[in-house]
Amino acid sequence: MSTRPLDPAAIRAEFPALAQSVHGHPLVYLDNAATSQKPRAVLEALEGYYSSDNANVHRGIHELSRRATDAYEAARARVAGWIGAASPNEVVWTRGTTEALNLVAYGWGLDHVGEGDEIVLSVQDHHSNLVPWQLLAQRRGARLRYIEIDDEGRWQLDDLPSLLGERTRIVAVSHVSNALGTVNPIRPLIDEVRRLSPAVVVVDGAQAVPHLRVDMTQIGADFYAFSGHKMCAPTGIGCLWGRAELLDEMSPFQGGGEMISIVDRDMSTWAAVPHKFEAGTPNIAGAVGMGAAIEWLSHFDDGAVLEHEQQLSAYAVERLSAIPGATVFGPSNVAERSGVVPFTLASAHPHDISTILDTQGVAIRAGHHCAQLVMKRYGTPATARASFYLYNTRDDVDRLIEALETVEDIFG
Ligand code: C6P
Repeated sequence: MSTRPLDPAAIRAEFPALAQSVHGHPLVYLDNAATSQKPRAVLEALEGYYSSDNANVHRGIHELSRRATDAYEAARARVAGWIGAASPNEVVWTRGTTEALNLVAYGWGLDHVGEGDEIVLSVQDHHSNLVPWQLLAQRRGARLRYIEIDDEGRWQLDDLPSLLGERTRIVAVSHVSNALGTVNPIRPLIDEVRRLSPAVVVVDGAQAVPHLRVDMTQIGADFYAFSGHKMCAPTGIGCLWGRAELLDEMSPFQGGGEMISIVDRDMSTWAAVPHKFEAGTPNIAGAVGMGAAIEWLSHFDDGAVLEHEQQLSAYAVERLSAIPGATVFGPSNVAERSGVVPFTLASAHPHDISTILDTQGVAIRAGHHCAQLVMKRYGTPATARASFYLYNTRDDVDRLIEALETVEDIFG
């Protein structure tokens, strides 16, 4: 595999959206945990697909349908190779992480979770990895239990022996936190789950796959979910990876075309995995775009993206910490955090901070970040959040800090 140096200046030039001005200032895009910008390679793949290959997949026996099907399945194979799946059949296309997690909750959970069973979650998690399990628990009479987090946003692993047991059916946690930036010790947690319970482990990898190289053979999970749009691919496409034997015995999540083998009046039989879980016309262009995004990302060394983001995080934390009244959330050890830097200022509400930053061309996110349990844990209704990707630079951090000085001038 050819490797390319992680040179943010050269990389930025490949992202047309980063070249614009916003409110009279060159754009500084620091909302990458919400969604990333897209490189020209992905935009061209989308245009190429729609300009010459556009057709429905797995149906027609004409040239365009064959090309569309080949491109759709080639993208699946690329994802499988990228994440170390044993086979492309272990990769199910979904609309994103949220749909992938719901697929497991309905497809596996409804059949395997019963009255009195337990589902273990973490208070660190995104609503997409909480609410599907709450809905499942309510329907099946199961009990939800939580891994707590310490003051720096790390799992309290010492509690695991009291949380896990014979009744634990599912453990669902995130690999990297979107609200705190914690890079979680996923493998040690899964080893403990295996030692202490028969649970299946579901990992929300939405904030991990775009930034660090994940390998399903190393992580040891049963299901792993992620979204394309946070890793240079289009919106509306994502993946569920699952162990082949679990996917094989799971019920379909949605019914419709593409996912059946034989349909009769009263019953039907299902297509083989992964098609059993892909009812209806899929997001073919999205899959093609995701394949192109992975091809583009695979030119960088494993670990280079996270390392770059950690350097920016360390610099941002240092500069933010020098602002009187600023609080930075997440691990103090930079090796334990990603490119997500959440903070508050004593002088201004996070929404006011982001509104004023926007007038300076600096895009960040403010709010509860779909992680209300995290906000409750730290007694704050919201945070402001800067989040980095491979095209961000130290200059971007300087622009963030300069813009925060404007906030201080107005509210301080
Ligand atoms: N977090 C953020 O700004 P979807 O929307 O399905 O692509 O991803 C949902 C999701 C699930 N888990 C984690 C850890 C996430 O960060 C996200 C999306 C965005 O933090 C939008 S709320």
